[in-house]
Amino acid sequence: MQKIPMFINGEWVHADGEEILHVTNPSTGEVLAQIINASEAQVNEAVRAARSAFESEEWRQVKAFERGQLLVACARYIRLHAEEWSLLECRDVGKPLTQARADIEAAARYFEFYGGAADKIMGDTIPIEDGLLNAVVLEPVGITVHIVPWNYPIQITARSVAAAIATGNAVIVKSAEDTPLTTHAMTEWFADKLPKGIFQHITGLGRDVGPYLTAHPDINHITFTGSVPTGIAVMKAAAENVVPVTLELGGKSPNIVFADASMEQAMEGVLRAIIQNAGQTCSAGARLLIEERAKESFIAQLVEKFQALTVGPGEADVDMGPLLNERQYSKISALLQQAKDDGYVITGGKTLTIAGYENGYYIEPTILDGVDANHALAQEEIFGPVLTVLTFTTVEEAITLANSTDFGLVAGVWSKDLDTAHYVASRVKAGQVFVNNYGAAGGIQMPFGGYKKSGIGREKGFVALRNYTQMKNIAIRYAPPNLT
Ligand code: TXE
Repeated sequence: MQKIPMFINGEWVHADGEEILHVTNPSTGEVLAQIINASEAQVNEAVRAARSAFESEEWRQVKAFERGQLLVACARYIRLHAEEWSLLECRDVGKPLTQARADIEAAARYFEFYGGAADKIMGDTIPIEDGLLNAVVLEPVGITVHIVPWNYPIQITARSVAAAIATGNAVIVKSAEDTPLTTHAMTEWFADKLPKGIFQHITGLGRDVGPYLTAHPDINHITFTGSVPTGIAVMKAAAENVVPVTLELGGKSPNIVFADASMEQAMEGVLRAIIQNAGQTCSAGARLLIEERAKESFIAQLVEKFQALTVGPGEADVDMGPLLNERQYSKISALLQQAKDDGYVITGGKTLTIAGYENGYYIEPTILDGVDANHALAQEEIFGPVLTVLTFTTVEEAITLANSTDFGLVAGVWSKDLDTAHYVASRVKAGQVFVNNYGAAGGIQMPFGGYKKSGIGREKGFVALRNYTQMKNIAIRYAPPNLT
């Protein structure tokens, strides 16, 4: 069994009396690795080392383009080891290998993208008056904390860490207790490439270790992806020290299908949007809003497609893997049992036992129909392969339904009519709207984040670099030189 050390102040920190936690493979239920539940003293030491590294002359002397080259080299390394890292992600999260491979490639793309951006992050000059040069300079914020969830560990680590290093910060990553493997692999690569204290990896339970980090008075930014309640706790802790946060808190995203859409295209989009990573995706298309007159045939075909999906261990590279752990599995299977009792399940709804993988956390891809728009099943994030169907007859009704939850992360609009597509896109309250597609092939370059309780701030794209910089205005008075 792999024993995963932490990486603090340029040293590998192995377990020495601290509590040990087990990491399991969701496909088999077997223990894969063990991690340390970091102590408060270890977290404090990481913050102290980050501060010392950030303020050091050594780090200050690393040029922007050199930081960029390092990140691009990381991308190259990730691609060289893509198959090995895909397997790590597949075993850690349970996701099918093809999806794990896509995550590894996306991580490489983040390093490449932000590596290329590192020496192109420019400030501004502002005209004031003769004799006054006014410059707006972008400086790194300092110590950035990255709290990573378990659904897309490598991608979510890469997207914020690459942007933070590109802008010259000292980063501390806290991987999710269930999925530390690829973050550890990334740490191994960074270990001898950066001054000690610039890249550190902390492990442990979020509820224990998280507050040590988020409430620390000497950090300068927190990037968090996770649930709404934990996001609120993170924000409250940060508020005590007036530390800014970037929060990505999931959603209940709608796919809005009009009767004039290409049904084949829409159906494929709706299906992929909810079964990817077994529905454990912040931007999962968890609600299907379908125009009444198209409903019967659309749903009949969709049910057939759901029933044809293969479910099994990630390494078998089926359509859908297991849920992450016992907790998610018990929560979602109980919720499905209730939905079945209430008569909402039109396909799926049960747990699955896969021969040879009896301890894996498998459930059937599920469609729910007949649910009231205000019901919890249509309002709350389930975080599993469960699609809730709602029906509309007018464009306005579709928009009202789309906007009827507390979330606003992503929306899909499917229509061949230009007016309908543009109008709905303009009225939907979501950070990203996809028309006749869902996800735009990963969208490394596109700002990503939520309206309403889906979060604060934006990740991905050029705009995310602003999370990791602060603005300084320097006004320089000068006078005509006296040359005599
Ligand atoms: O989330 P938490 P959980 C949603 C999804 C899921 C639910 C519960 O609906 O069913 O959350 O999952 C760390 N201070 N999402 O319990 O608690 C923890 O280590 C600082 C949506 O895993 O939000 C973990 O790595 N950090 C989502 C991460 O936060 C803390 C991704 C998320 O944990 C902490 C994951 C604390 N007090 C879950 N407590 C998305 N937006 O994609 C925990 N953590």
